Amino acid sequence: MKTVYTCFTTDYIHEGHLNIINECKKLGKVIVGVLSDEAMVRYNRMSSISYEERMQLVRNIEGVDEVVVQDDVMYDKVIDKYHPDYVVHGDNWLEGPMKAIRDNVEKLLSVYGGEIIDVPYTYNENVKRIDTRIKEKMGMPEYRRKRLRQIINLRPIVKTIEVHSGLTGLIAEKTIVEHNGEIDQFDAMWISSLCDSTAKGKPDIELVDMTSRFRTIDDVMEVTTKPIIFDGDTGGKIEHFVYTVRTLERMGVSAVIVEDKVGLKKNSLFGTEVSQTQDSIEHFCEKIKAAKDVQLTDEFMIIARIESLILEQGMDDALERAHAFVGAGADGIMIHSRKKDPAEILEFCDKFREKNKETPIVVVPSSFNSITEAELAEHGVNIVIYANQLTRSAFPAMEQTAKDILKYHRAQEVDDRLMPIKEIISLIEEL
Ligand code: SPV
Ligand code: MG
Repeated sequence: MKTVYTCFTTDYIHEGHLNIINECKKLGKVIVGVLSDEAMVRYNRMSSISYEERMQLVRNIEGVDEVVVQDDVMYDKVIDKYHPDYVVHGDNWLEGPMKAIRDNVEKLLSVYGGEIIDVPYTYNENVKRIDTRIKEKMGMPEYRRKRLRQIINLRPIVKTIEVHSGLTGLIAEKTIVEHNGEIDQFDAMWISSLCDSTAKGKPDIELVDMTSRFRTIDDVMEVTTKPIIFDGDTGGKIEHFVYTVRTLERMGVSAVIVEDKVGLKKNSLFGTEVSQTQDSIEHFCEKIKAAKDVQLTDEFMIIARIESLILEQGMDDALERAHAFVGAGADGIMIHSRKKDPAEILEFCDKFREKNKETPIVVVPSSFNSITEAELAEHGVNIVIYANQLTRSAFPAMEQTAKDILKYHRAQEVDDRLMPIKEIISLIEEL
């Protein structure tokens, strides 16, 4: 009897899956691998049901002989363990980023003469509707809100990219790369005050009001499912901040980062070149406590941002604040620096971790951009935010195009650097 292996990543069985099982049955004993939560996250495929429920779902399919765990998108471990004669998969993995997985399987099977069977993907209206529904459901507040905490537990480091519109949201949601045999994508989105303000042509001084910032969140939420971390600036008055927290939580935002400054806020990357006032430990602790008090779910996170290194108040001050803010209820700490050298950030993380092993640490490596995600994770960092790179790459590209159209009195010269018309009109899928 030959052994046949296939892997399922779904929380709903439709005719496409049944077709795969039927094809498997014709070939021999059917083993189905169910992808673990950790592996699903890499696919941006968080499930709305538990791992056990997904296993049970597959066990109930007629013709399935054995259900096993697949804890990586790549097949090395399962092929090593089960040595299948055939690996069956929909032919949608013949191109795009999923091809990296097919290549991985092909290489593993070639060692002992196993074979891949590419089954034509069932893509009728019903299957398409179910696939889209499953995906879009993850954008509902009750799924999206808790997802940041889930990913912190599942991934070595949560990779977060700045978004400020539906379009940048789509980039965060859909960009996926295959590199060195690995598939990668962003885990979460950052609604930056700097980039949200810049997109509106306004300075980053808490001038863009909360109604407008919520509008940005809603634009992003309309077209994405990934969790959102909101840049709450100073949070303003405590009496106002509690309302902001309630709204964010209700919308399905996962976390707000609030910084320990008072008065007219200026962007941190100005450092001490402009006058900025740090809040007292006592008052900021009150702000955190008040915010934690009004929260209605256990999922939403209040992350305290420490500006001591930015304002040159020293490492001891930063650490004292971090422990005090956690004591007041903060669910995470963001430590910021505008130095090119990551040394002070790493020193902070190491010292903080000596006393506190659990509380998530967030960093924003805009200035200290030579450090890799793996190095940050080694020092106990849980969330990395690429806070402004999309905006900073788009602006010079747009400016250059504008200049060249003025220079040549026509648009032909800029055409080869533009997205083709056909692509832009089909970039956004219709419902
Ligand atoms: C933002 O992106 O708005 C931030 C990070 O707050 S920074 O600009 O580095 O202060
Ligand atoms: Mg900001």
